[in-house]
Amino acid sequence: MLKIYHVKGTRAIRVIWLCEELGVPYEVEVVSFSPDFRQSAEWRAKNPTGKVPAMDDGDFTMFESGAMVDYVLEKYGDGRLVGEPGSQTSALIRQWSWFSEATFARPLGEIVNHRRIAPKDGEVEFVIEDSKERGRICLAAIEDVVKNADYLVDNTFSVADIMNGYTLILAETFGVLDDDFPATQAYFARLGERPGFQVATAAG
Ligand SMILES: N[C@@H](CCC(=O)N[C@@H](CS)C(=O)NCC(=O)O)C(=O)O
Repeated sequence: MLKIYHVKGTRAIRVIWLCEELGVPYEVEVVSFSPDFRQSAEWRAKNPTGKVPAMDDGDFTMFESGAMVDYVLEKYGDGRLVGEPGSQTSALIRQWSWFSEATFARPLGEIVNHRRIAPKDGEVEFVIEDSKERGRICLAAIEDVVKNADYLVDNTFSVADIMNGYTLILAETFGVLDDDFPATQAYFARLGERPGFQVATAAG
C-alpha cells in the first residue's frame, strides 16, 4: 500500500486528495516538521532536501509532490483525470499542473522564505509585496479560465485542479486570493466541496 508522509497543510494534500478521487488505498504517516527531524539522516533518505512530502510504494521511495501525483496516476489511475495521451486536453492538463508548482507556488514560497528573515530597511517587505504581485498575475491567469468554466481544462475536473487546488490554499493563506478574483474564489469553494479535498486538508 502507498504510504504518504505528511504534515498537516503541506503538499502531500495533493497526493492524498488524488488517492481519494481515484479510490486508491493509502496510509498517511504524520511526520515532524521540526528542522531537526527534517535534517535527520532518516528523513533525508526519504527527501534529500529535507522538505515534505515523500511517499513509499512498498520498498520504492520518492519525493516531489507533482512527481508523486504523476506516479499514482500512471500506476493506478487507469487513464482517469489526465486526458487521452497525446491529446490537446492532456497537454493543457500538464500545462496547468506544472504551472501550479513551477510558476504559481514559486512567489508564494518566497513569502514564506522571506518572512523567516528579520526585516532590514524594508527590503523584506519589498520582496513580499513583489511576490504577492507575481502571485496575483497567476491568479489572473486562472481567473480568465474559471470565469467561463467550472474547471481549468475542458470544463472537466482533472489532476490540474488538484495541483492548483493546493496552491490556492497557499494563496488564500497569504491573503493573495482576494475579492479581485471572484471567479477563482468560487472555483476554490467548488474544489473545497469535494470529499477528497476535505479528507486531504483534514489529514495530519
Ligand atoms: N516542489 C516540492 C516543494 C516541497 C516543499 O516546499 N515543501 C514544504 C512544505 S509544503 C516544505 O517542506 N517546506 C520547508 C522548507 O522549505 O524548509 C514539492 O512539490 O514537493
